[in-house]
This record gives sequence, C-alpha cells and structure tokens, in this order.
Amino acid sequence: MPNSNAKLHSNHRGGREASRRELVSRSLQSAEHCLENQDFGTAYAHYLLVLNLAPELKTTVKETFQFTLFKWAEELDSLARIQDLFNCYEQALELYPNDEVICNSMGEHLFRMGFRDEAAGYFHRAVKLNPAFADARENFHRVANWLVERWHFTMLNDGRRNRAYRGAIERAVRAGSATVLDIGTGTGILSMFAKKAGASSVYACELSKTMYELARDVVAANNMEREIKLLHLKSLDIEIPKHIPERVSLVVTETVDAGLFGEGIVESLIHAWEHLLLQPKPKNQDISAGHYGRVIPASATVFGMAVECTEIRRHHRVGVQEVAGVSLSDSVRFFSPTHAAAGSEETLEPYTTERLSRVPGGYRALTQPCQLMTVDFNDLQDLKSLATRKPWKLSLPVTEGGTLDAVVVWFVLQLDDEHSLSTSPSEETCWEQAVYPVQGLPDYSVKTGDTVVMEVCCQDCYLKIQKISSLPSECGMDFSARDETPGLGNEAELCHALAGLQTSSRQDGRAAVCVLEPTEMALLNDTAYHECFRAAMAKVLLPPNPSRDSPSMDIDGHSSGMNPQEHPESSPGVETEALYVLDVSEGFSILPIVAGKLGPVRAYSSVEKEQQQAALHVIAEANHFPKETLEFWLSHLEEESVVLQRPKSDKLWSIIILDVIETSGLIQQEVMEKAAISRCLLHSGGKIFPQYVLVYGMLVESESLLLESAVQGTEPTLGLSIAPFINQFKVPVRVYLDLSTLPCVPLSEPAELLRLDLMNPLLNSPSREVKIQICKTGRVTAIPFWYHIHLDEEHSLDTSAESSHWKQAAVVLDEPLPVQAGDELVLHVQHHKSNISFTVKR
Ligand code: 44T
Repeated sequence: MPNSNAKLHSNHRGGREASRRELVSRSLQSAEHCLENQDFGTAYAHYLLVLNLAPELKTTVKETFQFTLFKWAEELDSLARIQDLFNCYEQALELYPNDEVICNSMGEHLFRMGFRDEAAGYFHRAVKLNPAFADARENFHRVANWLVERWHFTMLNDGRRNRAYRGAIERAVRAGSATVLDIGTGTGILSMFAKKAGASSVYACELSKTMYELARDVVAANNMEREIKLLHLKSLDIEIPKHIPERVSLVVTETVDAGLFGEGIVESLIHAWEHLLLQPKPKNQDISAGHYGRVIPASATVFGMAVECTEIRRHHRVGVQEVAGVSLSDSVRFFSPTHAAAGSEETLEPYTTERLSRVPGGYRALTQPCQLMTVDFNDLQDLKSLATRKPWKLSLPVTEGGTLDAVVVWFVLQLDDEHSLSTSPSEETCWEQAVYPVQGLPDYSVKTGDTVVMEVCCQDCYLKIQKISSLPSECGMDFSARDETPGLGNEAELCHALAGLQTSSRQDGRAAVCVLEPTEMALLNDTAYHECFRAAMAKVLLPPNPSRDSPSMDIDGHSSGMNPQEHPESSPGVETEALYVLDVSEGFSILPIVAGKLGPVRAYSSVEKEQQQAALHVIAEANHFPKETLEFWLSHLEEESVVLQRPKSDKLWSIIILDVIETSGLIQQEVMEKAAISRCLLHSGGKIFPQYVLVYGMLVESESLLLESAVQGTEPTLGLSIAPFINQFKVPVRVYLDLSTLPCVPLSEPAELLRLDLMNPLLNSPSREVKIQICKTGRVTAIPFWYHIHLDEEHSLDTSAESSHWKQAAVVLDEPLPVQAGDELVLHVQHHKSNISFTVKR
C-alpha cells in the first residue's frame, strides 16, 4: 500500500508544518506583546524561537529583532550581565552573520567595556560589510589607531630603514643562513626580504590577530604564501617540532620601541637562543653560517642625555602655585604616571615618547649624550645578565646650565657589521625618543659643573631610569661620565647625596599624592584656560547689579536672571542662597573650586578617581571652602542622562561646564547630546560653558602627514606590494598634532569652517560650504583644524595657542590636490555626530 503510506507521510508532514506555523505565529504574537510591555528579554527569546523555526522570516522581522536585541542588551548591560549580553549578540550574529548594524553595536558594547581590540575587529567587519555605514566607519576610525598603530606607516615609508634591513638579511642569507624566523613580522616585510634573498625556509610569527591577518594578505599578494609559514603566535609560545620543524640559523626582528626593550626583545631573544636558534658561532672558529645561529639586529647601544624642555615640563610637573585664584596647596603633590610607575607594583611604562625634533618650544641639551649600555643580541649570557642586573648608577656632567626636565634616551641598532639604524633626535630620523621626566625634586635648576645622577636598570621588559637628580659642583667628585658602577668611595658619596635629596623632597610626608595623566597635568598648568573660565563664570555668578532680596520669578517659578535662591536642603556652613555649578569635564578639573571661590556656590565635580577626589578636597580645604561646597556624584551614578539631573531637588543649574574639545583635537563624543540634556536642566538665565565653538582650518601641503598616514606606493617598500593592505587601516583624521612644529606649507589663510552652538541648536547645520582662497601654489595634502571655544561673547580660548593644553587634528586627503595661487576652492564641511569631515572641490 505505497500510496496510503505516502499519504500518511504527507499528512504527517502537513501536520508538522501546520503546527510549526502555529507556533511561529503564536511566538510572534507573544514577542510583539512583550515588546509593547517593554519586556525585552522575553520578546528577544520569542524572536529567537521564531527565527530558528522560520528562517524565511529573517528579512521581515529583521528591524524589530534588532530593536529588541539592542533594548535587551542595554538592560543586560545595566544589570552587568555581561556574559549574557555577549551571548545574545553571538546568537544574533549567527542568525544575521552579515549584518553591519549588529556588528557595529557589538563593537560599541565591547568598546564601552574596554575591549578595544575586539571592538575594533567588529567595527572593521561592519565597515567591510557596508563601507557606506557612517556610524561604523566613524567608530572604526576612532579605534583603527589601536589595531594598527601609526608607526607602521612611518616605518614602511622609511626607505632607508627598509634598505638597511634588506641589506643585512641578504648578507646573512648569502653567508649561509638559510632558515629564518621573523619575530613580530607585522606586515611580513622582513620575511619577504629573507625569501627574496634566497632563504630556503622562512617562518614568521605575529601576536596581534589583526597584523597576522594583514600579513597573510600581503604575503599572498606577493606570491609567497607557500614559501613563508605564518604563525599567529607570540614567539615565546613557538614549539619545535609542533610549529617549526627544527632550529633556525637566523632570527630577524624589529620588536623594538622608543625605549628599545618595551616590546620584550630581551625575553624573546633569551627564549629564541634557548629553544629556537642553532648554537651560536664559537669564537674564532670558521664554521659555515648554516650551522650556527645568529640574530639581526646583532647589537644595540643606548644613549641618554639630560634636557631642558618646557613642553615635557608642563606635561609632568605642576609649575604654578595658584590657578585662577585657587591656591594649589603644598598639601597635594602631583605626579605623572611615569613617576608613579617607579614606585608601583604594576608594570607601567616608565617613560613617555616624544619626537624631540618636533617638540613645541624645542629642547636644550644640558649634558653631552652619554652611552648608557650596549647589548649583544648574539650573546645569551649578555641578554640574561641584562635582565637580572641590579640597578646601576650613572652620572653626567652638566655642560649647560638650565632646568632639569628630563633624561631622553635613544639607540643605535647595529643590524650587522655594515648596517645600522639610529633613533637619535639629532639625526634625520622618523623615530620618537623615550622620555624620562624628572619629578619630585625640590629644585630643578642646574649649572655648568653640576652632575646629573640617576639609576639605570632593565626590569620587567623596560629600560628604567629612576631617581634622576642633580648634585651641585661643590660636592667635589669625579664628574666623568661612567656607564659602569662607580667605584666604592664615589658610590657611597653618591648614595649619601641621593638619600639627602630623597628626604628633602619628602619632608612633607603627609601630603596627599595625586597622579595625573600628562594631558591633565598640562590642563592644570594652563592658566589662560582657568582665568578665562573664572571671568566667564564671574559674569553669571556675580551679576553686576544684584538685587538678591527680590528674585523675580518667571512663569515656571524659576527666578529669572541669576539671583541666588533658597535651597531646600541647605546644610550648615553653606549659604542658603547658593547657586549650582556642574562641571562635566572629563578627567581632573579644578573648575568647581574656581567657581566656589567666586561666591555662594555649590559646585559639583565629575572627577571619578578617588585619589583625585581626595586631592580636590584637600585643595578646597586649603582654600577655605566649607566641606559642603564641593560635591562629587559621578561616582554614584552610571547613566549619563541621569548624571546631569540634580538629585533630590527641583532646582536647576546656573552653570554647566561641558568638555567640548578633547586634548587630541577632536570634538568630544556625544557632546551635542549632552548639550541638549544640559539645556533642559538650566535655570533660566543659566549658561552652558562654552556657549558655542568655532572650528577653524586651513589647507596645507605636508609631506610628513602623508608619510604618517598611508604607505606611499611600492617604492619605499622596495617593490613589495604592502600599501593596498595596510592602507585599509588609514584614518581620515590625524590627532594629537603640534601644528606649531608640523613640517608643512600653508596654502591658504585660516578660515572659519563651522559653528557648533551648544546654547542654541537651531544655529547648527550638519553641513556647510566654505569658499577658500589659495595663496600659494602647491599640493593640498591635509587640512589641519582647531577651535575657538567661546565661553560667552567676551571670553574665548584658542586651542591652537602656544600655551594651550590642546593639541590639533588634521584631515588628510585621500589624494593630494594640486592648486595654484589665486584659485578658489570650495570646502564642503560635514558634521555628523561628533565627527567632522571635509571634501575639497574646485
Ligand atoms: N618600532 C618602531 C615600533 N610582536 C614598535 O605585535 C622605535 C622601529 C621602531 N610578535 C627602530 C626604532 C623604533 N612574538 O606587530 C608588532 C607586535 C609584534 C611580537 C610575536 C613576539 N614576542 C612579539 C613582540 C612583538 O611585533 C610587531 C612589531 S613590535 C613593535 C615595534 C623608535 N625601528
């Protein structure tokens, strides 16, 4: 009875199909019902069921599903159910693997939680899926710097460096080193040099996933995918024969940072000598290179010198005793993180970096350059003793009097006997130097004949220079520069002198210690900034014509004008007529105290770090503030929209201070949203500071901006095709620039490009066209931009000013645009969220 059997089957199937449809439709209904009731979790579960049972509905329910997912994720986020949140996104991406909106949103969650690399991966994926998706593109550009750091571009464009490495590799391979391991391959360039030089086996490892994937594309594009074995591994995790079949005869690496050791080259090479390389060549023996192991670079010599440099100083020390009427009492001692690194258990980077040839205001050498140490990368014992050596003392004679601001460090990499690279600040180099700022001394002045003393060591992967101080010439010691431990007598003297200095700078042992980021330190030192705020706030808080007894009321019951009004939960010690000031600045800010000094004010600070809050309290106390004047509350509240609402009060703010421009030179993210909320919370007559911001820019020709932004064809990379791949990670906007020292030729006058009004949103438009007159013939490669921040009509700050703590940003054009003096161009300025973009048209 085949027929009836078939019928039975089809009936059965039909029944199953009917019940599936029934279930799907009921789940859909439930989902919608839950959505109406804002029960996003259940709605989400129903949608999951629906989509698993009825994949054919994917397109129809997509938008609602996304909405539900985002709402539910927000809820999970606020409940700190992080794992659940990411599980939801993973399920969603299984259903919609090619959905850029879900990818981008996943990235945003990851980013907010501090998983920058992972976030960047999702933004990148979203951009690849839909290059026109502006939100994802902007997110990607904000994080691309972390995925592929900018020095990759500089390095690949540095023809001299590429030729030196290629030359040394060719020599080694010709001499018989046929098996090669490239540690930290980046784009794969050194491995490709080795292959082209004739190496028989080339292995390359790279720990960053993004760089590893990039290297795979590059190596394939250069037809070497079968000849170079790429490993997504840290070299320390490579095993023989699991990853590579046998020990190699040559290791090539450029895992060096400005401080030489910061990328772990000492540890990597100790491991390589012990596990991955053939035995080193025995001294004075004539063995073919194929039978022993060696390393490129062969050695490095590290140099240091003491400098005076105002730019370094203002980023690492407080140079003022009073800021806009606020005395920075001796009871708080500020340090920057490099100083904190010395005493801390964590391994923080003990130096910052700076390209000294471009430091604003320049620098002055106070001593001769002095050789700090030499390390032989071909000598395992040397590497091991470096890693275990006790700190040693070093003294440098002062050759020029001045202010001891930092010790700067650079090195010469000896690739082999014939090829070397230098990162010296005085040479034509694109590299930055390591900077060890001097902090915590009672006196920083030095004169010719004095001695700068310090302790040097190589610990936790870092070259450390600690306890930098100066000894006056009267000490009568032998001042010759030594890179060895001084003799006992001298050492004892030095120790004594050092100890003396240490105690004298620690006399105020009870002082609160407060660590500020260099950008925060520079802000604290920016007196023009604080004076400007004081003057503008005074206009609001101390009206010229106060009629404090009879505040006139507007229809809302708010007093019009800035007459102080009664406060319901006023506490003893605070005047009942206090006005309310909210500072929403990012990071450390003493503006609430500046406000508090002006009159009866209750100032709210958004400073989050406990140590910084404590410092503000100490400063407030030293300035005779009643304790209640200053309050912190960001620590109690998570949600941004809630932050701006005053707790337990129906009263409103007189002043809200917003941080509109980041130190980097970019507009703060979501600042317009914050301004919109702020406007609703202002007392009538109250003000947002700044009231408006003008964006200025000009057209320039700058070769160096180009070289730092994208690899320029195949010429610098010696014929290898790398540019098309790494250039996917170029960003349209460069940040943290110093316009005053940026090598560039202006091709136009500065022009006002955009107005961002925080008080009056109707004055803002998302795009604008500006006519620009060309005043010099050349190629437009970039448009640097900066801001005039108008606190009110009278008071403004220029972020490009010499003394400003702000840096500048620049849009770098995809293609240079040739122009002639007299041309008139149209600059199309667009403003989306907090991103500005420019396009130039003829
Ligand atoms: N150097 C610039 C830049 N890596 C820093 O993930 C500095 C160049 C420079 N991979 C002279 C002077 C300077 N195993 O992609 C990175 C990194 C990777 C590793 C596998 C390891 N043990 C490591 C260690 C690092 O290597 C790549 C390069 S390191 C960063 C270079 C003034 N020349």
